[in-house]
Amino acid sequence: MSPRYSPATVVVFCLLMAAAGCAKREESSKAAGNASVESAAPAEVRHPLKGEILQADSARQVLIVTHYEIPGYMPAMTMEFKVAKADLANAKPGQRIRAELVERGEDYFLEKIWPDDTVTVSTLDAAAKALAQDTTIRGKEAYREIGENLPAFTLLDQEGRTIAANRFRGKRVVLNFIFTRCPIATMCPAATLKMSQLQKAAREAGAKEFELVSISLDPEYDTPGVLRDYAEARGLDLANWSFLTGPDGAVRHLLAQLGVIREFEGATIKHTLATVLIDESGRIIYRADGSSWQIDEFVKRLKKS
Ligand SMILES: [Cu+2]
Repeated sequence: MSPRYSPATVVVFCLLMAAAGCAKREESSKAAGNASVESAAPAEVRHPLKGEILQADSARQVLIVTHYEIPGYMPAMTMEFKVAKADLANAKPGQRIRAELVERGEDYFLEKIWPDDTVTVSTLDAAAKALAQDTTIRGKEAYREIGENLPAFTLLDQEGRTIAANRFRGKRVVLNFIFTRCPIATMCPAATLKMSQLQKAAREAGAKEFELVSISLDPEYDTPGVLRDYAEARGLDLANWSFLTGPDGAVRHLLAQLGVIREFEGATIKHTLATVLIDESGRIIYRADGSSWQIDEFVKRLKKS
């Protein structure tokens, strides 16, 4: 006869096992000097992925992607991935992408999604290279004074569209640098809030043809989708406001030429703030350093357009 346990016995047995498990876990974390707190979240594995979007299924919030082989992990195949709302909104069937496949427990999802078609990649790279060369040629004069032109750049906006600096010709532009993970309330979050106040104030003052441009200081993390999420979560009006990102090399040289300092410090970024006004011909006509700039100073200069 095989041993039989009554349901009650089984329950008690399980509780004892759980208690033993707890005690053990406590001991081992004590042994480790409580350095690590055990979390219930399953381990996360990330793999770089390249592929093509077949379809965006907004009802189920998944992207169906045909991807290349992920060496040592997964053969080439078509499968669906959960993605952030903004990435789903940005998705275009037929678009080549690169991304990170994140495996967490039973879940597969894509993060860090970037357009990866040849035209976009080569356009961004060529512009970044030209910008780097320009900084080198300018040498000590890399910093652009008031009266000089905004350097040429090509980046991606929050919808993954390629945007060249000359797209803003004919309009006055207020440009700054921010990053979405900025933890300091008085820095990027305040700068974004102030830009939205400026947008409203300038419109109310009758300024029509102007654009706002916020370039990410943290393009590794701030993909077009992340920027779109950032803007939408804050209810920002993107009618004449672009959030731009792209190759870090391009951002680095823009920062140098526009006099903004960025230093990576552990998981975060230490940086200065500048808000720059560009006229219809692409000339820098005014700038305010730091966070205490006056909205009125910009409004009166935007009204002249
Ligand atoms: Cu910041």
